[in-house]
Amino acid sequence: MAQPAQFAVRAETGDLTVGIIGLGYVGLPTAIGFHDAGFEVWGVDVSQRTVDMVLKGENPTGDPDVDDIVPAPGTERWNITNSSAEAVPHCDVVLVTVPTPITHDLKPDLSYVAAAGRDVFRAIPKGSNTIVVLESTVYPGVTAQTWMPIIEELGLEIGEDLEIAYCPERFNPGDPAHGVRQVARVIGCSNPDIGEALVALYSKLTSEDVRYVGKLEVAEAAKVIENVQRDINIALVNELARIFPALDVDVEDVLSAAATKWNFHRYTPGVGVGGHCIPVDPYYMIQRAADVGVPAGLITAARAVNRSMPSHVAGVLSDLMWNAGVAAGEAKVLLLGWSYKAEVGDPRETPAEPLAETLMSKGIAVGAWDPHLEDAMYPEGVEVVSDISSAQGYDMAVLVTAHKACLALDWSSLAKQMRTPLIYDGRRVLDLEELKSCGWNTFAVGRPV
Ligand code: SAJ
Repeated sequence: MAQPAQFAVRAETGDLTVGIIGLGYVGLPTAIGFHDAGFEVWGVDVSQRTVDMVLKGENPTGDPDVDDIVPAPGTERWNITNSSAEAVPHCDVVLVTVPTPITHDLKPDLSYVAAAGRDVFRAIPKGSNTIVVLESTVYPGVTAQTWMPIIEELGLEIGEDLEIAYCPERFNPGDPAHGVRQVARVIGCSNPDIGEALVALYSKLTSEDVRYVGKLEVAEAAKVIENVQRDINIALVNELARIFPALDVDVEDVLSAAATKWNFHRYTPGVGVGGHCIPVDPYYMIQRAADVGVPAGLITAARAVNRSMPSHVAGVLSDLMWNAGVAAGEAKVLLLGWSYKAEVGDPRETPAEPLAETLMSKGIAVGAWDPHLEDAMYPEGVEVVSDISSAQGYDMAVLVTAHKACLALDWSSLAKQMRTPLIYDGRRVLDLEELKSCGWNTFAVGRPV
C-alpha cells in the first residue's frame, strides 16, 4: 500500500486492489459494490461451495437482493478464491467480513475474526503497509485485542507491514434501500491519516456520509450500540404487549396513539427477535461491560424480555386452543413463516424455533410453511408444509414472519382447511376484521383476548 495520501488519490481514481475475506450476506455485496465502483477485487471464502457458486455467477447468500448482481464468470477485475495466501499479496487494502456469532452460552465467538486475521497477516508482504479493516460486528477493543497478538507473533510492524482499522458493516438484508452503496459508514483507526485514506475509499462505495470517528474502539462501540438500542426498543414494546392485554387495552392502539408525538420511535411487538444482529450484538456489549466490572442491567433485561417472547406466545396459543375446545394431545399449529425477518430466507436465531420447541414440549404438533426457505432448513420434529393448499386439519395458524406471501394468502380457503379456524397474528400486520369475515377466530400479540 502506498502512503496514506497516495492511497487517497488512488482511491479517487479506483487504482487500488481491494480484498474481501468472507463472501456472506455482507462480504459478497461489499465485493460486488467495490467492483462496480471500478476497483480490482479479490474475494476470499473458506467455503468451497461459496467460491464455486460465486465463480459461476450464482448467489450463495440467501439474500434475494444479491440474486442478479454477482459478476459473470471471466469478468475483469473480479478474482475469487478460497485462499487468502493467494489473494492478499495483490491487495492494497483487505476488508474482513466474517461471522461474529455467540456461543450456546451466549458468549461472543471471535474465532472467525482471529482465524481470518491470521490467514491475512501471514500473507502480507513485508513492508507493504497493507491496510486490514475489520467490518464484522464486535465489541469495543476486540479488533486490537484479537489481532495485535497475532501480528506480534508473526513479527509484523504496524506502520511498516500493515495498518489495522475498523469500519462496521451496516447491511440490512432484504432491504434494497439500505444496501452497501446506500449506507453511511464510520471508520476507526489509531492512525488518523489511515482513517482519512479509508474515508476516501469507502466514499467510492457508498453515496452516504463516511467519516473518520477516531480510535478503533469508537467505531466498534457505535455499531454495537446501534443494535443494542434497537433490541431495547423492541423489548419495551414486547413488555407492553404483555401488560396492556391484562388492562383490556390493545398495545397497538396505544403505540399508534403515542406515535403521534414528534419524537416517539414506533416499534412493533412480535413473537420474538431473530437474526444475526439484534439478538446477538447486545451480548457483545454485555460481555465487554462485564470485562470492566460495570453492570449492564438494562441491556441484559431487554435481552431477557425478547428471548421470553416465543415461550410466552406458546403459552397463550396453548390456552387459546384449550379454551376453544381443542383436545390436549391432538392440537396442531401451523406456523406461517419461519425466517427471522420478512422477505429473506434466513432462519438464524429465528423466534419460530423456540416457539415450535415450546409448543412441541406441550404435546402440540407443529407444521411450518415458508416460501423463502428450503425444506432442509427446518429442525427435527417440525412438519414442513411445502404447499399451503395441502395444509389440512390444523387448529391454529400463527403468523410468525410478515412475508408478502403470508399476507397474500387466500384466507378463506385456508380457513376451510383448518380443523379449528383460529388465527394468531404474531407480527400485528393482518387485517383481523377481514379475517373474521372469512370465518376465522382472531387473536394477536398484545391484543386482549
Ligand atoms: N423486530 C420486532 N419489532 C420491530 C422490529 C424488528 O420484533 O419493531 C424483529 C424482527 O421481526 C426480527 C428482529 O427483530 O426478528 C430483527 O429485525 P431487524 O429489522 O432489526 O432486522 P435485522 O436483524 O436484519 O437488522 C438489521 C440491522 N442492520 C445491521 O446491523 C447493519 C439493524 O441495525 C437495522 O436497523 C435493521 O437491519 C433494519 O433497520 O431493518
